[in-house]
Amino acid sequence: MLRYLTAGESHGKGLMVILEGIPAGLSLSSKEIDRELKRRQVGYGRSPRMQIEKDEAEILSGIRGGKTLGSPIALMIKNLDWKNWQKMMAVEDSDMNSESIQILTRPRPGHADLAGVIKYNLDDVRDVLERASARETAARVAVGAICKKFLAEFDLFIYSRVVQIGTVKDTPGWEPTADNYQLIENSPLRCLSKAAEEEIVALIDLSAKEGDSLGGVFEIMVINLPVGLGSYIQWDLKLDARLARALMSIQAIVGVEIGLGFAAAERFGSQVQDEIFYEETNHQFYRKTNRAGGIEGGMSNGEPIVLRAAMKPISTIAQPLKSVDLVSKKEVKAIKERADVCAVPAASIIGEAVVALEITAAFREKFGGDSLEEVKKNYLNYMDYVKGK
Ligand code: EPS
Repeated sequence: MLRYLTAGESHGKGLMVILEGIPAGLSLSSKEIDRELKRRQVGYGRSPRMQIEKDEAEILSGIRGGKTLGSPIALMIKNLDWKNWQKMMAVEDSDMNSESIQILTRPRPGHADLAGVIKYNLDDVRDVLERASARETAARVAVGAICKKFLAEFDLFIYSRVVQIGTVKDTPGWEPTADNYQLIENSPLRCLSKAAEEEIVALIDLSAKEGDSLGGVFEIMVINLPVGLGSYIQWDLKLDARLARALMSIQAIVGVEIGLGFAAAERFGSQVQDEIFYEETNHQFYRKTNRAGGIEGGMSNGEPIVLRAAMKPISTIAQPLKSVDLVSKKEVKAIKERADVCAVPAASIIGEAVVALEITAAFREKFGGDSLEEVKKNYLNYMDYVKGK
């Protein structure tokens, strides 16, 4: 029911995205999308490109008078840097300035460069890196913002924070209170602790000085999700699998954990499962722990969903690694492109967006409906049924 498709190259005219499956009647303005786009652009350690761009979504379809129509929503985000790349990225052959084009033939280890040129039979690594670039994630953040707006209609919220950069870890465990979240939003590294933030800033500065890059871990929390989204009945319906796939699809993500994650493998079963209790007054099942991270049997269990994703250091580095020239087949140093030293804070915002898209997809499957009103009726009906259990 919910699907989306992005298009666009990093230094082309812009990014485009079509989102289908949002019901009619949801209030939406481009400002709400732009707010999320801005959150993706900030953060300590980002590249100078972020000073050129001012990501804003132009809504091309699907919205009239500030409300969704139920039809596909098409958005465009202009690349302001395109004006500097018109000759290099021209669509028409006649508009290209072939003399000034430097063909890139030294693939970066860790990027899509080498496998991309072989797979698509291309001569210029630029033909690969332009689309493989994490610039594409701006389009996903834009449609994720629409999903977040939809989910907020059901008091469903998605939060993120950075828990580790390099070897430096922020305070483990946290409550997503308004005060805590303000601290995270105000931190250039999306950290809770000032001490960790200072240590990370120093580490990023060192990495920049040495022409290197850094990765890290971010955490996503989904609050107020009803029990029963996703399903155990078929492999591709399992909510944990869908969320892991969504997070793994973000450029440079190398691992995803749910709840205790890998730590669960070290414990006895009695120390991993969350015991079930019943509260008589509110007629509610509840847990005293949430080691499962809100998902059991591929379904949400009503507890907060807790996910963590590990990002490897960005593969473009100022002190390039060894590579092989595609033409001469001789040992060379890999190409250097402008890049972030560390983009983990930005990745956490992208994580929120892809999780919002996946949760919205599961929500739309469960509750159906073509208008927001109809979805709400179906949702309330189900919640009444759950309360009666
Ligand atoms: C990015 C824009 C890109 C990169 C980065 C993400 O811009 P440019 O290539 O012009 O500097 O900064 O992409 C990568 C790190 C990568 O390896 O592709 C953005 O908008 O997020």
